[in-house]
Amino acid sequence: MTPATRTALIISGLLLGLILMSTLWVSREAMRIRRLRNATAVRNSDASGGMVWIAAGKFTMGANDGQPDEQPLHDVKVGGFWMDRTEVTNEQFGRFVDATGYVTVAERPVEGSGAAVGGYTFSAPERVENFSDVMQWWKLTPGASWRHPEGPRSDLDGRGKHPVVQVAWEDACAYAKWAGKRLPTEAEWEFAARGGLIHVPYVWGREKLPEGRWMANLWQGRFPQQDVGEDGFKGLAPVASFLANGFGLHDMAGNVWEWCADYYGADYYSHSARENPPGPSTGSERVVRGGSFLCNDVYSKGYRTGSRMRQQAGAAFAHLGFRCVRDGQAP
Ligand SMILES: [Ca+2]
Ligand SMILES: [Ca+2]
Repeated sequence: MTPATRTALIISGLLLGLILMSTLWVSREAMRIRRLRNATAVRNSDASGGMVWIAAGKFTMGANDGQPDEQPLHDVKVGGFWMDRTEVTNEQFGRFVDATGYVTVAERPVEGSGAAVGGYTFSAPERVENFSDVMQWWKLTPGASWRHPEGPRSDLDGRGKHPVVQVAWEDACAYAKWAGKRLPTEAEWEFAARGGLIHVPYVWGREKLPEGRWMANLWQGRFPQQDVGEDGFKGLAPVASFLANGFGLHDMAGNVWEWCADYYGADYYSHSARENPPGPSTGSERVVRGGSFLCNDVYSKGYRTGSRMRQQAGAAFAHLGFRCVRDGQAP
């Protein structure tokens, strides 16, 4: 055998080995992806009641590019839990009301008067004098309730898959209890919303509009006068109209704000427990998270994952709903 033949044989051998190794790697990778996809399919099946298993983990809670109440950044451990894939819908809430006869806070009569408490509805003012006065666009409307989200003349026709709104904190808790679930803590909510991403501002990643695409139901146009619906929706959207985050959860940003179990504490992050923090032990308001279809860069960036907001527990709003979690075993 000539040296040239020997070299050619060695090179051929090496090439063959490389091809074999590549083929092996590709097939193993394909198997891994198939396994992952099957596992996700099991997690999202009807058997889990439309819930996703959020495995226990550790994450960095808070953000440095937002409001002071999002600081300091701190590491938090949370246990595993099941979480609703979507916001609770009108259909789901309707089943609860049918089964129990439950009357929401907004539907109850005000003491000493025949009128119902009502809920806050949104209407665009002609002019905005001052962005800090939200009452220019929010009005307490008698007759507004989960059945009549924008006031007595509105209804739920064709809106079964829309998130339920005009529910106070105790209404959300009552539904959760009936369903064998509970509201998420603020830490659980943020851990789930981050979907495994680290130090990025949005539940979908770093860019607000990846490839020019809206990733959540927010507000486009001049706030609060004109919602142009560039993301496909003026007002509320049916749940899961946008892609899920890394954990398979939809609308963790936008559509409706979501009640959490915790009292709100502006300085809570500076002294909270580092494992399953339950929120402050007292307070006058509860935490709401995730932003809504009314969020925009001029007025509210509540759709940033680290963004925190608060609300009076007894108040019902046209842009505020919830989703539930459940303790249990990993699938
Ligand atoms: Ca929109
Ligand atoms: Ca939401």
